[in-house]
This record gives sequence, C-alpha cells and structure tokens, in this order.
Amino acid sequence: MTSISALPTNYHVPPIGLALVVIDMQRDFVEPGGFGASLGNDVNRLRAIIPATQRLIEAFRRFKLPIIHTQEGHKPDLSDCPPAKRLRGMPRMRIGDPGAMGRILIIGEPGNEIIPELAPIAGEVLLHKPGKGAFCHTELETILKKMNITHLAIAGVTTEVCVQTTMREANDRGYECLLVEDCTESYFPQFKQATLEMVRAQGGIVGWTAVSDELIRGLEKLHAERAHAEPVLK
Ligand code: C5J
Repeated sequence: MTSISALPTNYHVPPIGLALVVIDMQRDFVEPGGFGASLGNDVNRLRAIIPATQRLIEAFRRFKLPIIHTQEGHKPDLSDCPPAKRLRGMPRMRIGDPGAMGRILIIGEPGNEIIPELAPIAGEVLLHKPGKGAFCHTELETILKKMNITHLAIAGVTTEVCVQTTMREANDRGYECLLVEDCTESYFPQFKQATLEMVRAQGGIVGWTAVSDELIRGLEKLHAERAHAEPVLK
C-alpha cells in the first residue's frame, strides 16, 4: 500500500486498483457563454482548477492509471430526463432549450463537450450520465469492476452537486474515495468548503480529501512500488 498525505488520515492505495474520475468538465459549465454562466454564475471560479486538473490527468497518464471522464447530458428526445429535473430549471433555460452552445445539456451539442484543455484521449473512458451521480443509469460500476478498481480519486465540477453525489454513490458501493481539493470547484465557495468538511468528517464518513501535489507525489511512490512488485504481480 502507498500512503498519501490526506485528511482526515493518510489515504492508502494498493499497487493496482486506483482510477481517476473527472466529473463534468464540460463547456456548458466551465466556459463563458455556457449554461452555467447564463444562470449568472462566475465560471472563472471553475476555470481556476483547469491547470491543476491538467497536471493530475497528465500524472495518471504518465503512470498508466485509468481515467474516466463524465459528461452530464441527455438524449435529444429527453427520454432520459425526468420532468422533475427539466422543470426545475429557469423558464427558457431548461435542459433541451436552445443555448449559446447548442441545446442545453444535450449529448452531441457543442456545450456538452469536455473542454479542450482536459479532453479525453484514446483509451480513456468517456461516460454520459443523465443524473448528478455518475453511477445513476450508467455502466460505471460494471466498467470499474472489469478494471479491478477499488479506489477512486475524484475531481471536477461542481463540488457539492455532481462531484459529491458521485463520491457518496461510490462510497456506498464500497469504493475508497479521495476528493482532490484543488481539482474540484463550485460556483459557491462556501458550498465547496462545506463539502470538503462533510466528506472527511467523523473519521472520513464519505472518504478523504487531499491536494493534487500530494496525490501526484503518492502516484510517484506507487509507480516505484509497482515496479518493485511487478515480478510478484506477474
Ligand atoms: C450541476 C454538475 N451543477 N456537474 N451539475 O448541475 O454538478
């Protein structure tokens, strides 16, 4: 096990079994002129995590660890969008309505694409999800089981909505989860802070939090330990 400096205690990662999940870094939430901005939110708060998230993704690629990118989006006919979700939006800015980057939160529309800075590359999983949580009506659990994943590092937006929901879903399914503090953000700073505190409260009731530099340092140690263990693992 590799020990990573985290809160509320160190986070221990086995030689094989860690994946990175990057939640909803899509244009509609993160770019000016998108859905998030049209609701009056300051997307610059979210854009500030792009460099750290790039470094984290590069580290996972360098050490050949799996990366899963999610996109919150719905089918063009909205058959996977419950009325309760659609009707809760502001009139004329609801899911499926025309927006500055195509129809809002619809798969295949320009606004639904992952931002170019963090775009997936060949071999990485790109998962469409109709809900806030990445396990809801998706193949995520099957995919993770096939890859023998037991530990998830979680990044992306927004901290208190899709990120936290996914972390709680994963925790309930038995995954050991680490929320990467400087690779997640909210339009509301107090909600991000509350989420970080909530997930690691009571001895890590939902999981751990750590900054990306500590996680990357841990990946370097993990890589060295894997190289050492390789003859045994084979
Ligand atoms: C929201 C998300 N905020 N990705 N989606 O509706 O957190």
